[in-house]
Amino acid sequence: MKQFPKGFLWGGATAANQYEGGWNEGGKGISVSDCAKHHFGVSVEDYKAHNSITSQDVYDALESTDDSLYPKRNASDGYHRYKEDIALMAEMGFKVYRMSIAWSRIFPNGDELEPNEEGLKYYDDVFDELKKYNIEPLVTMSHYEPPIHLVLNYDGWASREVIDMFVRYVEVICNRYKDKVKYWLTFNEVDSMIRHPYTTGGLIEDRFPNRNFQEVIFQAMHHQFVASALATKICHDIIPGSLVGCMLTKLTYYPHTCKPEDVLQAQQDMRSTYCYSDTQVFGEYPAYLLAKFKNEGLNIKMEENDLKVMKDYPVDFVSFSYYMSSCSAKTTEGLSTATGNTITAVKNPYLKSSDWGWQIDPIGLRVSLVDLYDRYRKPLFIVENGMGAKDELINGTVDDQYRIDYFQEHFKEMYNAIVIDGVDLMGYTSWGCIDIVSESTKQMSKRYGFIYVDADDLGNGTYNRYKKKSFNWYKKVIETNGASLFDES
Ligand code: BGP
Repeated sequence: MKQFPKGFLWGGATAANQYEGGWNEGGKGISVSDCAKHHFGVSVEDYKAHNSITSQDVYDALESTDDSLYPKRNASDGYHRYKEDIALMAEMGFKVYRMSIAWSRIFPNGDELEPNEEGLKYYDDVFDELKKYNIEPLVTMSHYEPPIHLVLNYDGWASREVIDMFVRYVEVICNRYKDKVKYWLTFNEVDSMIRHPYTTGGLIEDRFPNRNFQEVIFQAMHHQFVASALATKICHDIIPGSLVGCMLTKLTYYPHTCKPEDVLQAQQDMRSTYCYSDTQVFGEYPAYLLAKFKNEGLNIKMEENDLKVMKDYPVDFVSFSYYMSSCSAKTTEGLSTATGNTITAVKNPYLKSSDWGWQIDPIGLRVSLVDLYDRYRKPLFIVENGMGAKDELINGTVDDQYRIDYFQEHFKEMYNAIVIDGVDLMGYTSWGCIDIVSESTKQMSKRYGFIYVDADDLGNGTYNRYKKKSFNWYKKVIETNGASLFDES
């Protein structure tokens, strides 16, 4: 009988900034995500507009009491409803639950010397609830949640001092949760700093009027690489047996034609994301990235010990998000484009698209798994995958057969990658296992979950939870460790 390996970690994922809400409760400080306003009048294809922000926008947000403008402030109200949600995850049979700790719950401003006990207690309660059902937490230390105080007083990750503040935060959470958490990720999609520097690095371009902003972004990313290596060391020192992963936005590009120029463009586009996981896996900057710094005149300040720290503490496994694939072409004139995960690229005429234009490509997941495993020879973990869709609640459920079809095909390709291609895949957590606020467009209406949350894009609704059709389908997949995917029935 076809099944996934014994002990395969099936589960689901959320992130504090998109799930918890409770933005100003429990002593929590304000984070960059709490100041991220929606741009609902803007096309979902215009990522730059959705992720643009100025210092004035932040000042306005700090003054605003209209939470409907800032969807992540209430999000899915997981802060108050996590027990109910974890019980539903347990009903589906989850082995693992990927979540993040909001830095601003533990250090409200980020630069304090002592942590916020109420915030620490909250995550103790969450981990204890997971333990009740034997669900293993997989915890992201930083998932779009830097305290806004660090942005306005230190310019976010552009400032080297933030490394020490992050190290203090990591020491506190590793010591506090050393008996409850053994799987950790340092930064969510460190490469996303390029596409949304504010969300990932707390960088606002108008605060660097006389700087090359690209240089600022890569300087901030260098600080995160150092912080990630130090966090890996801290984890290993405090929690023997802990495993620490990097987390990559796995964007997959195919050449639009067999013209060598298009093949080269696809290779360049793939390297433009690999170079960040390369840095965290091999513990050093790849020549390609160093060449980029030199050729573009980016002067990245690196202190003497930085490169030694990065080399000494590489990650143990490689986790990544995969949603869609795209095409690359040397000249894109006259070619149709398609949106993807915070990107716009050449459209693949052979693939269907989601309601948000993301091109659905199950085989692309297998291509990505083989690519990453051949490149790194380290265990892999899919920590985000799924389909954002316009679900409709009718008679207390959602007929999301389209989501079941998406998962069915992607899971079969995961199986092929393991059984045929020899990929060492630790587990799988679907993104947004419960409906949460989307990152790129700040919409609750872009739904990913097996569980529907009755809330709209402005935060109106009962926030009650409802099982979609895919809830019992996924439950069966987990129960049979994948065998139900191949039922001829
Ligand atoms: C990834 C982020 C997640 C989530 C996901 C889906 O890049 O790590 O936080 O947002 O994208 O994208 P979206 O929410 O824009 O649909």
